[in-house]
Amino acid sequence: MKRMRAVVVGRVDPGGDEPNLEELKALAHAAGYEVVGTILQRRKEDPRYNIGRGKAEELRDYVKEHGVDSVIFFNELKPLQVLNLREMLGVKVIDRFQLILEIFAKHAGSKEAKLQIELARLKYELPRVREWVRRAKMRELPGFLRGPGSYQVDVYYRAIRRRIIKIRKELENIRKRKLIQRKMRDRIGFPTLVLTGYTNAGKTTLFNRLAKESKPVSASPFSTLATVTRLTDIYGRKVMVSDTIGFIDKLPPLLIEAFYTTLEEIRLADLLLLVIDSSEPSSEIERKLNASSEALKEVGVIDKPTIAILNKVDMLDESELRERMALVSKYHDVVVPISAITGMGIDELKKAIYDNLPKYRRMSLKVSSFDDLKVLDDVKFVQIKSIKELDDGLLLEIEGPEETLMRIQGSLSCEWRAAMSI
Ligand SMILES: Nc1nc2c(ncn2[C@@H]2O[C@H](COP(=O)(O)OP(=O)(O)OP(=O)(O)O)[C@@H](O)[C@H]2O)c(=O)[nH]1
Ligand SMILES: [Mg+2]
Repeated sequence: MKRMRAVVVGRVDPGGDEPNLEELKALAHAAGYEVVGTILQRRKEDPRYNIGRGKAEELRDYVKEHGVDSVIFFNELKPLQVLNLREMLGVKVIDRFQLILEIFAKHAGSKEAKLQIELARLKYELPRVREWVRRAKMRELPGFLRGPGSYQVDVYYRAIRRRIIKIRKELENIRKRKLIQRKMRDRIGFPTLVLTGYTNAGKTTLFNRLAKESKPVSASPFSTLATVTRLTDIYGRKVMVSDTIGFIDKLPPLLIEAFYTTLEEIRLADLLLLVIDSSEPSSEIERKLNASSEALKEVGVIDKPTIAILNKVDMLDESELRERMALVSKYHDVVVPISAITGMGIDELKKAIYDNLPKYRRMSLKVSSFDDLKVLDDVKFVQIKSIKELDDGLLLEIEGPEETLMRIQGSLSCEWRAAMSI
């Protein structure tokens, strides 16, 4: 397949942090572009073109000379800027948000992911169409958009709004179904582990190893969009393990809304497995660690028990490994080096997981009737191991986290026998 030829453009406010054009290039590559040029400008935002007019003219000449067919901005473009840039450059103009969405669209397998992408795209388009409507009414659209009258643009605008409402409803239904499934899982009572971290860190590779699965992995970012959950076994303890969508620096808010707020798995997890690509330079590791913790905060996860997993250590020598361990230990108490590909360190990781799972105990509980069992309906992780009928009631053997068992015991006026550790 022939790749589209693209130029990536970044603008930075005077005194601001440089935009990460290397990562933007990698994203462009993943979306199917060949990046033939890079432009970086330091100046404050020009309301018409984002970059300065002079720079935009330079870009126009470059586009003509080098047969470029797409221009990709790091900065978020305002509706008017897109219109002006398209008119001046005469080629496709997108920003980082649209680029990420193009990658998502390539990888979207499930109906939910497809709907989420459509929702994000329509919500992105809405203010832009509003701008068209306003300008069509004032008859000042740039040449190529002058065709449709304000009436057609109005119709289009209303159609988008209707579609957004419809997608929201469909997503709501899908999520309700998922919630029911999750509740059933909770009732079964296994602790949950969630793999999280920056995109491309190796989450799915590790998931496949832990869950004996074969989900697709790739060197391209955002291979995984939808959460996958499997039951597995860690030294005899049954656990649910989930693989999730990866994070990226400066996640566009519209994407957070469409994709990441649905990450209940992370919020409800008993233990997070934060996967880190240790083969990168320390500065990158640190940047991605910060981006991941920002993203976790965005989705409402703070202070959750976490194991930091230093993945891809097969690519490091001993001194590099020591340095990476020291770096990540500054951020996390439990750090385990592994290679998800070769299997190195997996046993140590399993031990760390086992040690950090909620502690379980078993106890015998005597209740006078089946009605008393209702207290067990809403508690998480408690399993009934056996029920014995007695003359004056039921004798249960239950297993679960110590705190929960104590709570049950307190809420029931029942006899209980010694709780024992397992
Ligand atoms: N050398 C090396 N490469 C690895 C290791 N684990 C994963 N990779 C590679 O890293 C790339 C990304 O792996 P994935 O498992 O798809 O990563 P991910 O975190 O699930 O990525 P997304 O779902 O795209 O966010 C692939 O090319 C893997 O082959 C490892 O231990 N060593
Ligand atoms: Mg993945």
